[in-house]
This record gives sequence, C-alpha cells and structure tokens, in this order.
Amino acid sequence: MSDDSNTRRRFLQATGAAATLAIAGCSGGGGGDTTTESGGGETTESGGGETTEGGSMTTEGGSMTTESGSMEVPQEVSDYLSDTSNFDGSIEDMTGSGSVTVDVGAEGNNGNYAYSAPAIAVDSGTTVTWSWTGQGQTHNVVAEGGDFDSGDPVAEEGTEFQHTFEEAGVYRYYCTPHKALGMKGAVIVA
Ligand SMILES: [Cu+2]
Repeated sequence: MSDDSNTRRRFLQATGAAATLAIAGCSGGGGGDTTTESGGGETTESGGGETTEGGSMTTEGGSMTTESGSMEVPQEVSDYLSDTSNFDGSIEDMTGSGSVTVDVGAEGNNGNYAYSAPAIAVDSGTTVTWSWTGQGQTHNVVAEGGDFDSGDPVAEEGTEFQHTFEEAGVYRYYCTPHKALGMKGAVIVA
C-alpha cells in the first residue's frame, strides 16, 4: 500500500497537473503514455495482483496450523488436565505397545503428586499397569465414571494396579488424596 502512494507521488511529480484525472485509475503506476488509453486496464491488473498475494499469505498460515501436533488432544482431556503440572498439552502415543506402564507418584504438582505420563493413547485390548514409585505418600487410581478403581490409597513402592481397556473411548482418572493438587490422568483408547 505504501508502494502505491510512492508511485502516485512520483507520478504527480512527473506529469504535474495533467495527472489529476489519471490518479484514480492508475494506482499501479507505469508510463505516462498509456495512462489515458488503458487506465482501466491497469487498475484491474494491480487489483488482481494484490488480492492473490493476500491469498497466498493466508494459505501459509493455514499450513502452519496443520503442522502442529501429531496427535489430536480431545477437548475433555485438555480441560480435565488443565491444572495438572506435568501435562504439556500432548498425548504420549503408546499405540502398538505390548505393555504400557504409568508411574504413580511421579514428579509433578509441587511434589511427587503426578502420574507419568499423564495422558497416553493405547490400542483397545491393551492392559495398562500403574506402578507406584513410593514417593509422595499414598495414592490410588480412580476412574471418573467408575470404570476402574485401585481401592484405598497406598504408599508402598512396587504396588501395581492393572486395567485392560476393551472399549475405545476417553478415560479420565484421578488420585483421591491429591486430585485437588492436579494428580489426574487420561487414557485415550483407539
Ligand atoms: Cu496421589
């Protein structure tokens, strides 16, 4: 756009008072010879060129958006884990893995009050093992909606709890003593 005003200024300087009529039709600039004949034609050209530039800029922005994130994070997961400090907005893709383990009492939420990884994706039929680190006092694993429940919170290192996910869906779970601190997790079953 600043190019246009520069062009106009130069045009005015060059042709003087005679340019007044041509300004409206000749924003693209150009030689004085063609001004009277093809003012309309020049306007159409420069207008079209500018529109195309704008369009290609928009396309670049779109492709950048598409690149981000290899796995889509369901809204209910990002909402649920919004106050979980070790959730970085991504899901650890464990699909294709024969055995999947989640640490219970991992570092996070201002202590050892976290699951790691907090959000995982697995194939249906996968058995997930939660394994206690022994850190951060007592923990348990309780599904929202009651699909699984490890029972009373315990502290002992090496404690394990398993659940096999047969049905595809999004499963959210928490630790009863530390839910308010952000000790929550999610399993996305494909
Ligand atoms: Cu806990």
